[in-house]
Amino acid sequence: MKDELLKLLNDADGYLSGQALSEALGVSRTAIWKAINKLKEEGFQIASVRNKGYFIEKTSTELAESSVRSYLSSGCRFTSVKVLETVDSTNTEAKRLYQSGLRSEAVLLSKEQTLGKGRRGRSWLSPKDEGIFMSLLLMPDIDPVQASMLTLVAGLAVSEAIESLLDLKPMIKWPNDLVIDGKKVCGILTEMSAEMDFVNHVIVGIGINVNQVEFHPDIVDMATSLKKICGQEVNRPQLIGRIIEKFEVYYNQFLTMGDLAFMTQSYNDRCINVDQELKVISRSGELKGKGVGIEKDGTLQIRLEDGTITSINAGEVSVRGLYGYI
Ligand code: BT5
Repeated sequence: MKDELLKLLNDADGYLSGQALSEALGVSRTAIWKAINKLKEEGFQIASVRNKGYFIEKTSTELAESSVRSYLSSGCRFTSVKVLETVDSTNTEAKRLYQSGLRSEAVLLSKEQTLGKGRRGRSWLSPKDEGIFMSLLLMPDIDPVQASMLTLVAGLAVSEAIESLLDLKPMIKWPNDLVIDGKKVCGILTEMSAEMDFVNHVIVGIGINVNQVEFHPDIVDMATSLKKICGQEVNRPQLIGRIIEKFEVYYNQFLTMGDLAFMTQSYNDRCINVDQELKVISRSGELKGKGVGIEKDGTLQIRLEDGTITSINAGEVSVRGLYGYI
C-alpha cells in the first residue's frame, strides 16, 4: 500500500487529500496517515497541510541517486543504486564491483561513458548528460544458457516503460535494439561470467538516447532519441525508475518460471522482426527468411524461403532487415 501511495503522490500535480487517497487505495484515513509517516521516516519529503492534504516534494530531474530512488518502491530488490559522473563503461564498472566483492544485485548509472560498449567489440556513443547508461548487476541462479533471455526481458521492460511515460511504442528488434520510426533509440548488451553449469553474475547494460538531438556523423542516419521523437525533454530519473520497476516484475517471473513463456505474446506484439524479411548472419553462413516470433526460450523462429522453420539463438547471429537498418 505504501508503494501505491508513493506513486499516487509522485504522479499528482498538487495536493491530494487524505479522503481522496483513502478512497483511491480503499483503506482508512488513519492507515494513510500511518503510511505517510512511514514514508517520511524513509526520507521522503512530504508536506501535510490542513484542509489541503499531502504533497510530495518533486525530486529534481537531475540524474542523481536520490532522484532515481524516489521513483523506486521500498520493496525494490535493487537496494544499491549508484550514479557516477563518468566511467569507461557501466558494464565494465559493474564487473569491477563484482570482482571487488560486491555480492548484492545493483543498479549502476553514469552521466557519461568514455568507452561505452556495444556487442562484439562495437562501441556505444554516450554523450554526457543526455542519455541513460545503466547496468544491472544480477546474480541469478540459472543455467548459463538461459542468460541471453535477460536481454529480451530488459528489451520488453524498456519498451513498456517508455510507452507508459511518453505514449510512444518503441518496437523491439530482436534481440537487443529498440527502434522508433526505423531508427535505433536503445541498445542492450548482456554480459556474463559463468562456469560450465553455474552463473557467477550477469550484467545487463542498457543504453538509451534520451535528450540528445545531435548525433555523431557515424550514427546520424540510424539513431534517434526520445526527445527527437516526442519533442520534449524527458525526465531520466523517472524513466529509469519505471524501467527498473518493469524489469523487476519480469525478472522475478523469469526466475520463477525459468523461461519466457509469460512474455512471448507481449514481446512478439512489439517485435519488429515478426513478418519481416530478414537476413541472418551466423558463423555458418547466411540465411534468408521471414520472422515468425520468439519462442519461450528466447530464440527467434524464422520461416526460410523453402518454407521450413528454423530457430536462431541470440548469441550466434546478427539479424538485419533486407533493406536498410531495420
Ligand atoms: C548495442 O550493441 O546496441 C548494445 C549497446 C549497449 C550500451 C549500454 S550503455 C550501458 C552499458 N555499458 C556499456 O558499455 N554498454 C551498455 P550493438 O547491437 O553492437 O550496436 C552497436 C552499434 O550501434 C554501433 O556499432 C553503432 O553503429 C550503433 N550505435 C553506437 N552508439 C549508438 C547510439 N548512441 N545510438 C544508436 N546507435 C548507436
